[in-house]
Amino acid sequence: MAQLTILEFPDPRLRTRAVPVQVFDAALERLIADMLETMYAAPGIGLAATQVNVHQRLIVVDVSEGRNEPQVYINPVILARDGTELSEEGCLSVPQVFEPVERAERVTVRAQDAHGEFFERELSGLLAVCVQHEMDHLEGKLFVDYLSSLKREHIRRRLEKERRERAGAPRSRAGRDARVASGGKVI
Ligand code: GNR
Ligand code: NI
Repeated sequence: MAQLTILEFPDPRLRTRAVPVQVFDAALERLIADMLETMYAAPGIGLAATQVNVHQRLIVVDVSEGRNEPQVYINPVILARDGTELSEEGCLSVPQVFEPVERAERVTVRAQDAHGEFFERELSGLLAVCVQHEMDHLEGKLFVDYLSSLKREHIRRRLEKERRERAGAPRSRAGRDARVASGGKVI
């Protein structure tokens, strides 16, 4: 098993629309195992393949207390929705941001399991919210898309700044050192 890297907003790869899974083989089983490991380590209650830069229609979720009830939905489709509810959402691809989003309260989902077998399930509560959130990822959609553009831009700027300060600081220091070494000439 291996932990996979989770893409973060505003990475343009998160905007990719995933294609259906067509081959149910050992490689798919390995991807599912790796996605579950990545989700549990994060920790998160769901993960879409899009977030680990695999653009196929596959999501994993676990909303159980014990973190021991993994669910896999391949090529999921919402057959019916009922009611609406507002709940706080977060996303592993948009770290530290929590905002209310309106979703259907109950959904009926049809999907395939790791062996390609079709199943239907009626979902409610956190599981319904999570599966809708994950299915958005497969369309290249993020929960921040439901917020005002002002709020989204604010979040984007903050996350870009944090990323620069985390990964970019040593590089800009190296750049400054190089400029000093070259007597200030641009090299
Ligand atoms: O871990 C997660 N928590 C969460 C909380 C409320 C609504 C949706 C989610 S999904 C999120 C993990 C994630 O980013 N999945 O795509
Ligand atoms: Ni997410």
